[in-house]
Amino acid sequence: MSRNAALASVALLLLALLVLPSSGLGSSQVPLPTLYRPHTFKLNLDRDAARERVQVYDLRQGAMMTPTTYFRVGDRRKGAWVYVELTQVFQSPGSSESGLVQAWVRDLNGDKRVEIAVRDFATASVGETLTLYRQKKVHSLRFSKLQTIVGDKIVIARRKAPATWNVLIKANHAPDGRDHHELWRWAPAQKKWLCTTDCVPR
Ligand SMILES: [Ca+2]
Ligand SMILES: [Ca+2]
Repeated sequence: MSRNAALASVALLLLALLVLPSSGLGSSQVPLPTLYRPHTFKLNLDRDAARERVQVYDLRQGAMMTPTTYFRVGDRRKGAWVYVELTQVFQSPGSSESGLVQAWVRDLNGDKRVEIAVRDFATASVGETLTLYRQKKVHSLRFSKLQTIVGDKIVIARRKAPATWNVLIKANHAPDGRDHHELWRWAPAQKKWLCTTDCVPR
């Protein structure tokens, strides 16, 4: 099977997993893909009392079985998990060590909407990507992409909302040839995180 055919069949399988439960065929036995490095968060997103489930994980796809990072949002309906959103976050450049490192799912900026932050490792030379999504509105089960931050290493600096991020830029990635320790803060006016300290031009 060619790489494209393999990818297409995986895409079809994912589509089937998304469509089947909502079409009333939730009890049929569909083979589940293996989730690698899964991170599961249980939190209340909508107006019902039950908690929903956000999962961030890697799938190994294609001929090279390279990791691709996804998140999915599960809502429990009549005893079965229905996945109301499935989003591809990050595509590995080809190394099996790349992919999901860390994930945060909560109100990270203090605006009452839930954010999904996903930290992925690409390669030692390329570095890491932090991809941020935000609940479309309070009580929504859907998320839209907010922004992407790239650097050599990305860690959370302040965990309490509004969260801040430390982004290390190594000397070989900086025009002035020295290490930078960027600090990214939530900027309410711009509605995204912006670098405020020791920033490298992007
Ligand atoms: Ca709920
Ligand atoms: Ca928020």
